[in-house]
Amino acid sequence: MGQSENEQARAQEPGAGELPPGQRLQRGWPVLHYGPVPRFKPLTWEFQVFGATASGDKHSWNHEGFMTLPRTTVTADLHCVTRFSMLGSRWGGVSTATVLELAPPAPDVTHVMVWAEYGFSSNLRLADFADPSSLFATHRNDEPLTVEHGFPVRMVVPHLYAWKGPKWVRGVEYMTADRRGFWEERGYHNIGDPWAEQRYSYQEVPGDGPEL
Ligand SMILES: Nc1nc2c(c(=O)[nH]1)N[C@H]1C(S)=C(S)[C@@H](COP(=O)(O)O)O[C@H]1N2
Ligand SMILES: [Mo]
Repeated sequence: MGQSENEQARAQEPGAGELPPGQRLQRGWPVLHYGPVPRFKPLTWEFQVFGATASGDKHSWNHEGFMTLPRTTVTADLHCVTRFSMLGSRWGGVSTATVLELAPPAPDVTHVMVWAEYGFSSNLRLADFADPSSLFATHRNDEPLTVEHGFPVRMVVPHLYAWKGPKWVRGVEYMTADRRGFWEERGYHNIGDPWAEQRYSYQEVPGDGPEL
């Protein structure tokens, strides 16, 4: 398939294949994160859903359990706030809709905190978390994620900057009020919409996030 046909196929995906303002196309897939790469420990690994669940109970899956959940595929882009974008990845994994269905939130939940190894976290509005293209990815382009890119599970929220997609995810906390995650406490925008160039917290307007 020629380049232009490729581009056309992408253009048919809603919102996919276009560069948000101030972004440039990246060839290949850079590795970017804060801190060391965690080692996967299959015997103790758990994916937990906790906080304001509908039942009040914590839900958890071990690795085998998580890998047998219903699966989905989403073709989507990744936009890093440092200005590189990667277009048209085929992400495979578990949709947030599946997690919300199997571990329902209480009715007053408005936000979630996605937790990863070493205490890395990122907060999302419930609607951004529940977006049909948001998923817990285990695969990209039909290959399992490498450990640098988040194996065994990373979050992908295609319509927000990529720091909103923690690698090495271990759980989701349902929240009844917003709270800032790791980068959101350290100068990055609480919402992080790349199409509105919501890069830094000084750009926030009242209502975008909790006081710093
Ligand atoms: N656990 C964790 N996840 C993270 C980060 C991090 O520092 N720690 N950085 C984020 C940022 S800023 C980006 S751009 C993407 C990069 O993903 P990649 O290394 O697979 O390209 O991971 C995101 N997920
Ligand atoms: Mo990033």
